[in-house]
Amino acid sequence: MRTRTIAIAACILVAAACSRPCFNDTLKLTFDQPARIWEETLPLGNGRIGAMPDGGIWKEHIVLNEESLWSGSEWDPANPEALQWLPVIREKLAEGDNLTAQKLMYEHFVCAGGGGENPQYGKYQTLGALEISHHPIDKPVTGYHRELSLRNALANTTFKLGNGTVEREYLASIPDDVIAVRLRSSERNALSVKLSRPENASVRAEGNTVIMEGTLPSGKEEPGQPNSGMHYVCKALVYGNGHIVADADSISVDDASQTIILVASATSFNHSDPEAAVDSTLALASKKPFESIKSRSQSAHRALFDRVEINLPDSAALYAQYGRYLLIGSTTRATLPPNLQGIWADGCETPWNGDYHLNINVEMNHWPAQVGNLPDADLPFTSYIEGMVTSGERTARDFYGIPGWTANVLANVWNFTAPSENPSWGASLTGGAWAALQMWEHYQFTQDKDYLRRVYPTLRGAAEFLQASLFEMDGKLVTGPSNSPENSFIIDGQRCATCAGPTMDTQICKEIFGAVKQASDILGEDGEFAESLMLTASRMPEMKIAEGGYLQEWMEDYEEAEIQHRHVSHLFGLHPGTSINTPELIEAAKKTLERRGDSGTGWSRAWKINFWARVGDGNHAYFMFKQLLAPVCDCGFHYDGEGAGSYPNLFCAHSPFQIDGNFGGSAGIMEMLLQSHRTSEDGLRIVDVLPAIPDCWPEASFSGLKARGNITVGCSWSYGNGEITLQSPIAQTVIVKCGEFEQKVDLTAGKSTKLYF
Ligand code: FUC
Repeated sequence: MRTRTIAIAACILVAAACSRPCFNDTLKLTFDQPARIWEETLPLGNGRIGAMPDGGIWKEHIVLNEESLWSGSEWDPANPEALQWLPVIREKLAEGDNLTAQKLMYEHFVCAGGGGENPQYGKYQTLGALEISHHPIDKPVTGYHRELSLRNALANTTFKLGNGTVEREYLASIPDDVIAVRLRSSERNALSVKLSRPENASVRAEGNTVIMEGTLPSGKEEPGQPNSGMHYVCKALVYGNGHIVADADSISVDDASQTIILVASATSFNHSDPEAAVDSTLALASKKPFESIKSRSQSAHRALFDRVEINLPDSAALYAQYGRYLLIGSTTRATLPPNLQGIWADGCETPWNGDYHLNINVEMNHWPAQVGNLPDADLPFTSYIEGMVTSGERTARDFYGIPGWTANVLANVWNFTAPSENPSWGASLTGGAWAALQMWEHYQFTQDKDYLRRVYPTLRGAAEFLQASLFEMDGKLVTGPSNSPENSFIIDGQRCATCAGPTMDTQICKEIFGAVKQASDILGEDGEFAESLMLTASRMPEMKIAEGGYLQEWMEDYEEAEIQHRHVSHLFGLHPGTSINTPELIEAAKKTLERRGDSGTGWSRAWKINFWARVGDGNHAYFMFKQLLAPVCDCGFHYDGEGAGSYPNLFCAHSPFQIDGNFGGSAGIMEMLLQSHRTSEDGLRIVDVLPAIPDCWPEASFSGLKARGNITVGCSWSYGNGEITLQSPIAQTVIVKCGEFEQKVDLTAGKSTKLYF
């Protein structure tokens, strides 16, 4: 199995140098023909709006997205029975009767209204498409090329038409908040422009603008009633040197050698008058020459993207930078965090509602932010988590009868935080705390005390809920009812997921209690509560190593229903957590990983890169990276049929496309280059440089990555020797490790320090 996949992965790496698609070291995705499937189109985004041109020669289809376009609406999912059944369910768990506990969960401890299946839960949906039809010309098309430059956030398509040339450029501007397309040809030509959407859209053209608007279902409508949910407006403004005429629902352009299309959109999620917002955006942008829109877009993107350089001998650098590119493109102007598809969904029936899953997925979306020197990229997530608190307090009160706030697994833009419809996966009560830990991560990297002060109440509320939720079992404080996402075990010959104190929950509790304690010390407030958390943590179970040498997923060494399950929840403490930090636990973590295997969904493979990087095995981490690259469709490559890996445009395949694997894989590669989660016995931060590089990277370099403590780190190395550069805005002492090399270093504020090994 392993040999076969290596061969396939190698094929994509070889393909990197020559055939189609081509991932080259100039940080470009290039193709020599138009996209045949959506997963060959090229993603552009400014955080709020996204576009995916397919580079069609006569008919160009550009999928459009707007971050907030959700169907559904808010409802109260409180289940009046839940609270009274909670002690009974816990009693059953304490008696070891998990099957009855689970049965009672299904009967009495699910949200009212059907959770993710309720139309009011809603779905993230594509905004639609910009369709450009070019009048076909009977001349041969040659030299076709399309590419996405990650550095410039610019896509283009070029080809020759007879002896003439055609060039098309596409961008999603951060400063001007528009999708901009420029179509140029050496000969004058005719084309038409329209907007479309599979449902809930009315399209008309006026003057030189196509206007598409509509209202999505809220899920509350009576049969026959018009939709009453999210309203959206999208306009495409068309101008250039041709003759422009509005038809009923499209704009025709005649005799043009240059046409520019600006697309703006807004929804009622953020705007009381979306049309006014769109009009003012278009009015401002269209005053600027296209060259200025393009250069402003590039400068804004490069100000973020160029902070990091990674030079590795193969496509790992491209993959890492693609993750940073996608993160910039789905967060910079955003008010919402990237969902399961970032802001690049195609269609109205998005997989898993295109929502926010809190038991790995949305957190993984943010892993490259801090180490990848994009500290602001998790701010939309910060606001999103803060926005969950009020609803999360209701869930804490209605379902658990306690203070603080919580969110379980499913989350949308309508404040859904309750246990979902299926307790076997949907009642994991640490989702909110896991999300909140990204806030602590943000502080640890940036050292921004104002930020810490801002988020402290949210962190505290998540810890307060968990502390109050614990109950005593076998003399230890445990969470429950819960599960270990999303695995089951065999008990009395049957599959069961419901349990008390799964290893991951205990790890998350201890992690967030520790974070609140440290935050309270730094801010000099709330000391008594923080101390109480430490006492609580000391009464929780320790991790257990099973007889087989692996880490136990549950308090009992149950037989797993799926030994190779995609989630590896009990290694939360290895990554992104930090509690698996002794030689014994790390050894057990390795055994766990070996047992779990090297396969899994896209995001699972990505997580395993991070795991193997944390245990210091660069070769295995690299092997997992190649597993993540495995081509998943027959687009010129052999398809190995497993379904997980990468699409031709390097989107991660769960499958289907799920962006978490892109972000997790990108973070994993950076984790192979730099880690900073450890501290020495005397409390000094350890900066681990090249903690897990594979044998095939003997000579390479990186710069601009971030270590905790707001330290910017670079390194270049060649066959065991090299140079490390560190820069910190404040004076601090750290320990730098790199292989055998170890040095205590006093960093001077603002000055660069060089070390040689
Ligand atoms: C979790 C995972 C699935 C999928 C879904 C969106 O439930 O277990 O694999 O990624 O989220």
